[in-house]
Amino acid sequence: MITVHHLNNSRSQRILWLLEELGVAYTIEVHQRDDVTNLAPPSLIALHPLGKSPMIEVDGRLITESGAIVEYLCACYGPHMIPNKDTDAHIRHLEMMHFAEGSAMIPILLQLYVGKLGGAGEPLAPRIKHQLESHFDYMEGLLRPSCHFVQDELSAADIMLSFPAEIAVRQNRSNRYPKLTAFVDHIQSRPAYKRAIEKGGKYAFA
Ligand SMILES: N[C@@H](CCC(=O)N[C@@H](CS)C(=O)NCC(=O)O)C(=O)O
Repeated sequence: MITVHHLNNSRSQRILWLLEELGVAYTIEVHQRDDVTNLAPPSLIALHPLGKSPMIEVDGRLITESGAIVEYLCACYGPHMIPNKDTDAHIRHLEMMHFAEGSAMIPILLQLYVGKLGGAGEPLAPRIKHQLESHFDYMEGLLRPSCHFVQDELSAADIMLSFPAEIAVRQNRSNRYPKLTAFVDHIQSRPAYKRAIEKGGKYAFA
């Protein structure tokens, strides 16, 4: 049995979505962000030193990091979500799986934290804006007419990139990013995505 440790308004929403797409049974343990700090509660830190969401438990094993969780779940239940080895698509897919957390989230987090510095963060603002836009532009340029990133069907990379794409669209960059907006509209209209929202509770990026 799979248990998803789900933090409200977080990356774990995409794990619920993936499980719904794969039709795999799971239970949810909900962890609520602190009302003031927005940080994870002690219940997550009790599970793992970093106390981050998502985490899943599978037969007593704890798995952290959304990229690892998505790869694990697709290997077990959804090999069709990963392009065949020895294809260009496989390499592109691998890149995008790592890009989502290793690259796209960096300017997003810098914006979040440096924004808290107020005027003291001003010297960094142009660089952060440039990096945000270049990463979002890159994602915009990769999107296919089918509203997917790597192939013309839903892939694991679409699941991983949903979180930064939702943030890009949430930041009202929709005029600059019509394809990202269409991607977010497309994924959010999928029945599995809607079921994941019903089960996961209120989600600020939908
Ligand atoms: N690279 C990690 C990032 C995990 C992460 O930062 N999760 C955020 C939620 S989106 C979190 O748990 N934040 C709460 C906290 O830091 O207290 C992953 O993809 O799983």
